[in-house]
Amino acid sequence: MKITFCCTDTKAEPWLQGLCTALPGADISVWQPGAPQADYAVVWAPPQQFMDEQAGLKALFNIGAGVDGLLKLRLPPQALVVRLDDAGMAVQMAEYVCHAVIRHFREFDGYEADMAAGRWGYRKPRLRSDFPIGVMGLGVLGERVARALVQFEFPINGWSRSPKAIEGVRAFTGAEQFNAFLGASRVLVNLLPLTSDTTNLINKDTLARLQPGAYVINVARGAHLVDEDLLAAIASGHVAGATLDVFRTEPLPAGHAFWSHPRITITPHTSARTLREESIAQIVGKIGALSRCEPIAGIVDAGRGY
Ligand code: NDP
Ligand code: OXD
Repeated sequence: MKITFCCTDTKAEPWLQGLCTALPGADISVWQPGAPQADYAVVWAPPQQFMDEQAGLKALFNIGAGVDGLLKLRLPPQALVVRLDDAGMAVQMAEYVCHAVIRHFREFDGYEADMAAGRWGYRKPRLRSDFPIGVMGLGVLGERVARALVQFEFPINGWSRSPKAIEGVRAFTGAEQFNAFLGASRVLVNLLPLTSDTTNLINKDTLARLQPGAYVINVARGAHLVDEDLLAAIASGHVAGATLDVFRTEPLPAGHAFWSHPRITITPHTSARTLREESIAQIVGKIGALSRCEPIAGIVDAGRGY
């Protein structure tokens, strides 16, 4: 079995070592232009030339959960596209989002400023019932996040394409229930995949439908959010602030308003990192299942876009 590795911005050596240890009989190497045909590929942001040359691949294993970048390419016609399926990301996403929600709800930024100024002062406790949280996307990551937030006893709304039943979560389904979902939510958490239906979805109209004093947490993709609409909604006072982990251009360009905005917290696309050992174990397990003609989880539906 031949496996090719083509991951931009990723140190290849430890991945190759891990894959070789787990699959001792396999021929595994880093892709170079003109390399021989492989059976399977491990990829992140590969060039189009890779796809054109590796037309005989049986499966492409993306070392991330989001496949929006991959689906922009012309893919080998028979290849399955397989995403990372949790592989240690869901718990990271849950801790990141819970931290952002609680930091905002408990006004820790305000206390931090008070401490820096030598001020000892209490803020009035806020009611959880005044902070209903809406989680957009109830897939592998969104469901885990919603379940974690339920533990803190916030009212939780969830929105997805197909109906869901998650304990403690009020489920909204499809485009027809989108406005009702927004109107029932004050904190908006985005965990949607980036598709033609979801690009620019967090815009001036959706922000205006959130409850006053809204808060936005975007951990999915930068192109879900219209940056200037968020800035305007914060300036108007309707949105209190935001925590953003993903951006239209990454790294976030110097001078972008998000860098220095006092109501916006940014992090460098780090809310749920790919964990190498978990990911290798998952990919190796799936290669084994495919070679035994068994079903695997995480196959992407290219038509749907995720
Ligand atoms: P999944 O594919 O498992 O889940 C996607 C969810 O979104 C599903 O519930 C799906 O509904 C819902 N959805 C998709 N399209 C629509 C739509 N048009 N209307 C309503 N709901 C929709 O994705 P994951 O949970 O694994 O990941 C979500 C995204 O998080 C990734 O695509 C990626 O962009 C981002 N990500 C960010 C990371 C970071 O570090 N910042 C790390 C990892 C991922 P249904 O269940 O009905 O299909
Ligand atoms: C992913 C990501 O999609 O890192 O896994 O954003």
